[in-house]
Amino acid sequence: MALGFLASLSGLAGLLAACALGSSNAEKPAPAETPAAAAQPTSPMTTAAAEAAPPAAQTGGFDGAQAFEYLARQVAFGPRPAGSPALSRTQDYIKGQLTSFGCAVDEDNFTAQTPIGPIRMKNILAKVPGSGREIILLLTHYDTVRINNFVGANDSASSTAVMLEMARLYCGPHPADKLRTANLWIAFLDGEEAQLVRDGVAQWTDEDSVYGSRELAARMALSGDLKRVKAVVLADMIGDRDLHIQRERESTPWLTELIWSTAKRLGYGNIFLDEQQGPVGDDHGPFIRRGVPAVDLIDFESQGTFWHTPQDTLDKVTPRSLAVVGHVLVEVLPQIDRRGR
Ligand code: 1BN
Ligand code: ZN
Repeated sequence: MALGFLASLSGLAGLLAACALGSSNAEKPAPAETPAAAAQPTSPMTTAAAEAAPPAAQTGGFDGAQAFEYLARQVAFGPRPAGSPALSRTQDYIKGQLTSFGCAVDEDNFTAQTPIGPIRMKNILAKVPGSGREIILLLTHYDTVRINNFVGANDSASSTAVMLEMARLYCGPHPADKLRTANLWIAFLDGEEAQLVRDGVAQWTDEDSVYGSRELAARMALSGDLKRVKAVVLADMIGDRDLHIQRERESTPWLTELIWSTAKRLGYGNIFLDEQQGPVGDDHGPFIRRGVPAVDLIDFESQGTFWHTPQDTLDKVTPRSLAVVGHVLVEVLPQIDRRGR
């Protein structure tokens, strides 16, 4: 029954995405010649083809269609603010998926003191062992902003879906051309969003935000693990069907350059743009402030449209955008691993 439900959810998502594209897509530039685009029928490029994820074999094994199912499952839990029963169900879902992939899973439970009172929070970590000491840390948040009827297809189900698919790919046996030395840690963070919301607007401050990330950075500093971290790569709001990721100003320059040059080489120069944005207050901040190289991959163009509104729904996101980000991550990880050795 669960599978049937999922299938109909995915079908509905595809239908919604196809309907929603219609007229607005006419004003958008033609899709760039990417390996992914080249695999699709080109004349005319149908809406469905532009939205679909390319086969996993063309994106380093990263399966964008599979990732979209993880996204739709999260959305089906409904609004998922910190401390809510729906977030608890989401945590069980994330842990269940990670375990089924063969990941070693750690949980960090803590109580955050927030402007609306203490809230129990949970970071979930998947750990893929390497032969060396260094750690590459991938981050996503999985809570949603405390706004009525907000289901967060883009913010935060999209990046959480990408990180689940990364976990599927790297936990369990994986080919020798992936990571050789570094340990890969994938952290699913709670409490990224500001908890205080007034008149439907989240009141973001440095104190009321990124609770999970601050907790993880502090715990890793205490344990000594933080010194082992070679790079932190955060993804946030990367499912937009018209994906544009600008260079975030607070991010570490060498890491940004490595990711953007890789994206260009893969044919995604129309998505990873050279323009700068921010600085954006986000989960990479606590690591940057502790001197750890970190980057935020974030598309913030939804500000003023569906960002932090109940319109952040399945029709705003596509499997292809998830596949592009996943492909870039898969290509970047071994380069970070080899760097400086
Ligand atoms: C990301 C997702 N953020 C909130 N939800 C961080 C952010 C805060 C981004 C303020 C831009 C402005
Ligand atoms: Zn948000």
